[in-house]
Amino acid sequence: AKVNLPDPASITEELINKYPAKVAKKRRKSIVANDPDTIPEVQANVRTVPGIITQRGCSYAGCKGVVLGPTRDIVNIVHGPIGCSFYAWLTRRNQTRPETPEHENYITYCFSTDMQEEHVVFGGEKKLKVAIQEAYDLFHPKAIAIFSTCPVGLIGDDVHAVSREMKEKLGDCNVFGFSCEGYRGVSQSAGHHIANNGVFKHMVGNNNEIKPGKFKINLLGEYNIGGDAFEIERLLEKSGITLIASFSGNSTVGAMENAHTADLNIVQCHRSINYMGDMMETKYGIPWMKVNFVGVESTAKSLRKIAEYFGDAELKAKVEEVIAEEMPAVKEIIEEIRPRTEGKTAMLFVGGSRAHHYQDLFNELGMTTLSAGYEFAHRDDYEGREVLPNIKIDADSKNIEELKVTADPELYNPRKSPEEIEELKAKGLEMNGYTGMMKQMVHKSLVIDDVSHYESEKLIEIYKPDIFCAGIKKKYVVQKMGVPLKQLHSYDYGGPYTGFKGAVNFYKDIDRMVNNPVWKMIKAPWEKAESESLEASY
Ligand code: CFN
Ligand code: HCA
Repeated sequence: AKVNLPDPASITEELINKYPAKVAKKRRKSIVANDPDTIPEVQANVRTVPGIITQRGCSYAGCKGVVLGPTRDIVNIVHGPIGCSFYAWLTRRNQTRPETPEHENYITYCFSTDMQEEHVVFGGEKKLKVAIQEAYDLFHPKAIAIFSTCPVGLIGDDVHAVSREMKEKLGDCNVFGFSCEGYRGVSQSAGHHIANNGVFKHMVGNNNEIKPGKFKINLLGEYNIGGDAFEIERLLEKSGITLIASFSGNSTVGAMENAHTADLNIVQCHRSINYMGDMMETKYGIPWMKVNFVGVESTAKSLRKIAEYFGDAELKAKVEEVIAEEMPAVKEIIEEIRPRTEGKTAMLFVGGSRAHHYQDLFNELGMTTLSAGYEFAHRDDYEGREVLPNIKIDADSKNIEELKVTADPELYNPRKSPEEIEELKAKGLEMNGYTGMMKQMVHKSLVIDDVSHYESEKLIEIYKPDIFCAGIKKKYVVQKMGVPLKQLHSYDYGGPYTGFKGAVNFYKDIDRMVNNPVWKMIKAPWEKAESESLEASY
């Protein structure tokens, strides 16, 4: 890299020296100097130090917000105090197609039981039944899902029993619950796992209709933030690949129930939904592979991977044709922009997957990532190798093992034999292996898990990056320090950023941000000399 990186060891000391000894000891394990050749261990997926100001969310956020939130035609009812539902009301930027006669669209609604003190004391199950009945009478949805907030688990309301009873009573509506109380696990990551288990158990496999199509896939872990899934769908369709179901951007009940008829699962977000890939592989014999449609090189590689898996000459040719057709428009823009972004620096502290994936786009802009980290990903997402799961903190991690034992041989239909898969791997096809951000990051860059607010302010003071990527909780604090912040959760209302068209959108947005002179002009009036501040007030 052209950028000269300062000594990460002394920076680490600077980041933690203000902490009490116990906190410093714990945080030190989550802050490591990267070496892409000998990747060090990173402490991850452990409890946040209380009071440290994390960006993390809760289990309910991961289940209701992340995995089930983007669905179109499920009535998602939050069982709990109204704030939990209100906070999740359209704050994640999932896009959906408008309602059609076949597919309702409830995404704009905010359904909640509005739990009061009375229900906390005497129980809320009755209130929940009434809410389910009311939703059914009003909308006649295909499915109703119930999400438990913290008090539900504390008072012992049984959302599963209520769901079973109401499903039986209503007859033509699938009702199921999630024990995704916010306090479960250490972050939203536990909620992802709970959501995967519930969707798999209650929906996948319910509809055996065989759809036409030569190359049938499911897209897992694409939640259609800012229309990302629409761009991926455009490319798949253009290549002649049939999308059976999407988990869960713009998804429908019918499609998810039919997902087990696909021939391959491709996984975009490597953190939130690999459990689904494992479960579908175990029960139905559908292999899965990781893809990445963020960045043009990665997009092209992902399309080629799918074609390689199917091994069909016509498909391979078609994919090459699509790439050749899409590339010139990208090349034209990047050639114009890159001289202005080359050599600039970035930091990314986002979620469980994007802090890695978006580095591809920055590389294409000639920008170096100085420091990066996830909010809640696991060690394998950093280190790119198998790390035994920490059973204590993983909500339902026994599930996959149990499934292997109980898998119904009648349902299990391997799309490719183990020998065929081995052959593909021998030819260089990466399937569901371990990726990980660190082998792609430069030597001496700093990798930080669950970065605290204090640490990020320090990082900015020390490194003065040209752009900082995070979420809404950091946005304005960072910008007040004179550094532009790109939200990589909501995209600041921009996007899509996936695929070829998305890359172009991203290049343009980043160019505008890192080359905007306004960031150098930010200084509070009291920080300026008097004469300077008089001048600057015009
Ligand atoms: S859309 Fe995904 S890509 S699902 Fe996950 S790990 Fe969150 S909501 Mo915010 S933007 Fe983020 Fe990832 Fe997967 Fe989103 S990086 S934090 S839980 N995430
Ligand atoms: C969540 C959702 C979130 C929050 C984004 C942010 C999202 O964690 O519950 O902090 O700006 O993408 O909407 O990650």
